[in-house]
Amino acid sequence: MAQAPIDLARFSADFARDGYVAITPLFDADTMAAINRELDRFIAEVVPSMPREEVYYEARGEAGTLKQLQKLNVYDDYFRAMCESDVICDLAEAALGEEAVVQNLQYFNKPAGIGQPTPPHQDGYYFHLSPCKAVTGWLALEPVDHENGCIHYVRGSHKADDFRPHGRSDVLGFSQGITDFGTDDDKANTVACPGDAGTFLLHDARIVHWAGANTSPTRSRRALGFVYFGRSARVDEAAKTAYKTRLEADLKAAEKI
Ligand SMILES: O=C(O)CCC(=O)C(=O)O
Repeated sequence: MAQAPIDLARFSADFARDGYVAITPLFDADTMAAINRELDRFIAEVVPSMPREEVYYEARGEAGTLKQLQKLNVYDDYFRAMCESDVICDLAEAALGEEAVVQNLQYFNKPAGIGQPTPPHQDGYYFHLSPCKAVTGWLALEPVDHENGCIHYVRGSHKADDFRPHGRSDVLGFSQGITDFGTDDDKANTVACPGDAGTFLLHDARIVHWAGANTSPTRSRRALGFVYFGRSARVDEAAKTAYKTRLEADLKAAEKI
């Protein structure tokens, strides 16, 4: 993989200050073409045998509306190697200040015209960790902008003592959204992160972030999400399992998965 050289000391300082860093781009065009080919292969060959809890569609049963996949690293050697590669793990560890333990490699798509907004949320609210030491990497697989739903961060919001209040959202794949989002602070500190294919974002699990809908009639918005927990973080397994079980039962009852 060909990637841009990174000054890790500066990267860590920027991450600690803002709660995220954008590298524009991390990977060159040839590397991105190879990653996109592998993803197309994965979608054609592996997705048909994955459990439905890990494969979300905007319209269930319509292959062209695929919106989210979980655990690509578990199902496929190419994506496991990508998750474990030094280029991404070194960034995760520089941000965490400790060993990064691979958790999940996700696919996030917003299909043209119908891709839903990503509600404002904090990843840590979903993770049930103590301490909340975790980061997510987000790799744009194609150009991302305001039209197709680029990521937005509330800069510095990772420094708050507590999570913001979350409540059930209607968006499949992002079951919880911040209920009091839109304060003056949120507005003043919001930063959009558009970029070309190969743009790589890394964010703290406590930062508030969101993305718009895909309003383009022709362009999708494909991305990969890399989740790492810090070695010191402990999962509250009981709380996590109880929530997951409840959510999956609700989604099946509503015929969303
Ligand atoms: O791709 C998106 O729209 C959202 C991704 C996200 O929220 C995350 O990776 O934490």
